[in-house]
Amino acid sequence: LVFENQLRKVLEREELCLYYQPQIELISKRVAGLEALLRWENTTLGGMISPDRFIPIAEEMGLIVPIGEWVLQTACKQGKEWLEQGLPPVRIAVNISSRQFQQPGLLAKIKEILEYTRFPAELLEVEVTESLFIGDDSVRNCYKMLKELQEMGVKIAIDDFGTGYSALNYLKRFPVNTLKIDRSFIKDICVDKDDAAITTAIIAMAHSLNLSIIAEGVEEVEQLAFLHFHKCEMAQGYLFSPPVPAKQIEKILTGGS
Ligand code: G
Ligand code: G
Ligand code: MN
Ligand code: NA
Repeated sequence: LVFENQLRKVLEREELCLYYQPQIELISKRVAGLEALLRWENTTLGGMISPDRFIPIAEEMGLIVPIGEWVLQTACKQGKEWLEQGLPPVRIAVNISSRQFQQPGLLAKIKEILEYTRFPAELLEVEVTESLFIGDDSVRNCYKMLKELQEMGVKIAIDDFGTGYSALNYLKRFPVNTLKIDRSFIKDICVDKDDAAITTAIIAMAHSLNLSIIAEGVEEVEQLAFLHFHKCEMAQGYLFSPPVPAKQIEKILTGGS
């Protein structure tokens, strides 16, 4: 229970921080967006703990709600600061777990954070997973929340696209702006013809549905060439940059690297 006890104190001890990973527009090579990714530094537990390890537990404990609010608040505040420094405007994508959408207060909270930080809604993107679109009652509720978010100008991205179990008809019915092709498809894109076929099909579908498309986990120039050839719009991955602290993003946005 050491882990849970440490996690419970994560906010009051201010042990969380956000890293940001650039999302590159392939045609212009410019940074079009940044994905905010949580990091937890805790000495008792021996250093940096991956969100893969603590987010599922935070979800079970209900802590994902206050942690998620901290993430939204911190990302919007940071984004506003970058704008005030005169850096070129970039979208900031924030991961929101399905558990947060079960909270009726999520929408009011996002509105409050946008008003308080004065970060433009148009520059905020929420990343949700396909699991949000499974189930009956919850789906009805989520539809209204996503619709309202979109009406405010907030963008909606489907994270890990292609790995969920939901039907594709939600793409027609739900307000969605962007698909993020899961990195498991990108990994062997140049050697596995099934992965190549799935990826090109997702790109073609995104185009015909008028959705933006981002390939995740791009590590090699060969993968980038494949994606560029098949007219994928954006890419994100170690080839361009790993997730980095905010200070490093300033250098990247001012044209350094
Ligand atoms: O940054 P990294 O690749 O280690 O992230 C691992 C996982 O944790 C990813 O699936 C990512 O979506 C998730 N994650 C990172 N930051 C957040 C966050 O702020 N909120 C939620 N809900 N998930 C996050
Ligand atoms: O689930 P989500 O897509 O939000 O997770 C993003 C995660 O992917 C982050 O933990 C990030 O550190 C990781 N990541 C980002 N770029 C790469 C990459 O090029 N290769 C691999 N293996 N992981 C990556
Ligand atoms: Mn994500
Ligand atoms: Na992903």
